[in-house]
Amino acid sequence: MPANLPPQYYEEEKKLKEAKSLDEKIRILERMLAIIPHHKGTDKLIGSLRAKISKLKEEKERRPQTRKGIDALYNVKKEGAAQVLFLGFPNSGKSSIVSSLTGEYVEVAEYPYTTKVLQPRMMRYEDIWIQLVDTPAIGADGMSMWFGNMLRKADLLCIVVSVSEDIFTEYDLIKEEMSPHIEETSKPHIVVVNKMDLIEHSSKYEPFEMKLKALGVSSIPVSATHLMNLHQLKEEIFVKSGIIRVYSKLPGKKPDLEVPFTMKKGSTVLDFAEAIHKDFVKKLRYARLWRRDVLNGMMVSKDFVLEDKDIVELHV
Ligand SMILES: Nc1nc2c(ncn2[C@@H]2O[C@H](COP(=O)(O)OP(=O)(O)OP(=O)(O)O)[C@@H](O)[C@H]2O)c(=O)[nH]1
Ligand SMILES: [Mg+2]
Repeated sequence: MPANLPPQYYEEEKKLKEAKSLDEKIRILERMLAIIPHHKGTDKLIGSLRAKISKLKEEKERRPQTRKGIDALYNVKKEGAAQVLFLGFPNSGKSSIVSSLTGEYVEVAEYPYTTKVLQPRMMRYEDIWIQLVDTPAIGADGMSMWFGNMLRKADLLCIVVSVSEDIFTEYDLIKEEMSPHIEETSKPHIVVVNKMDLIEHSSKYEPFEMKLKALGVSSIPVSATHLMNLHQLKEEIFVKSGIIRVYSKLPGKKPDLEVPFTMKKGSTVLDFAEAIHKDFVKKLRYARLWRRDVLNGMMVSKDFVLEDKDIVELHV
């Protein structure tokens, strides 16, 4: 049976040959699909148009269209007080951990290479937010697009291994992957041993922990699915991310304990003044400081090193 296609169809077909972008091609194909009459003679053609559209749509999902899209996929902008990168082999449970820690949805599946692009999620830690970035597994396509850059950029690395696998070998391989990009000692990291609920494997943890300890690396055993030790992991992430919270106080007023300033560990009173306002750097004369029950409004100099939860009153 002849297809009997209207002339507009052939016009669109011509346009399709010249179309450059995926969006344009999809739009034209959809128009062709709308124009085409439906009867026995056009069944095959309709089927093939539909297949073409869905293939292009899939390609579009995979391929970002703009520079901005590429940036979002391969270079996650830092948000919150710190950026923590989760790394590991397929199925180690990176996504499950990020999801459990943030309470946000992240795709999890029993097959390998589930996570296809970087997935930033925000984790609440007491009164601040920390950004956790879930990543595609080591060995996945396109890894070179983000790996080195994100490794250098992150404030902390969480290396996730599954206790059901050969954790010694996995850990060594991950370190090997990282070594061309960063000095191991230059970047704080935590080794997270996941799936500790699998009791037939869990005895492997102790010798592994000993080995890491000898290397000066801290590890933490968890189970993402059984919510084991996740609170400790959260705490460890905060401590290792190298940030402190500092609260500001105006003379004669109560401190503002609602929203802390987050600063790098080792920051001084002067750094804090700068964080509040650039002008304060020149004008600052001294500060008063409250630290838990220890220091109570003590006068401190500009180069005094701050600690987490310090309350500072600047005098200019
Ligand atoms: N028993 C057990 N299974 C877990 C645990 N965490 C994750 N899993 C399972 O392991 C599989 C992989 O989990 P994912 O979180 O998708 O692992 P992933 O590292 O993100 O995997 P890719 O994205 O493929 O690299 C899923 O079937 C999870 O349900 C855990 O603590 N215990
Ligand atoms: Mg994943």
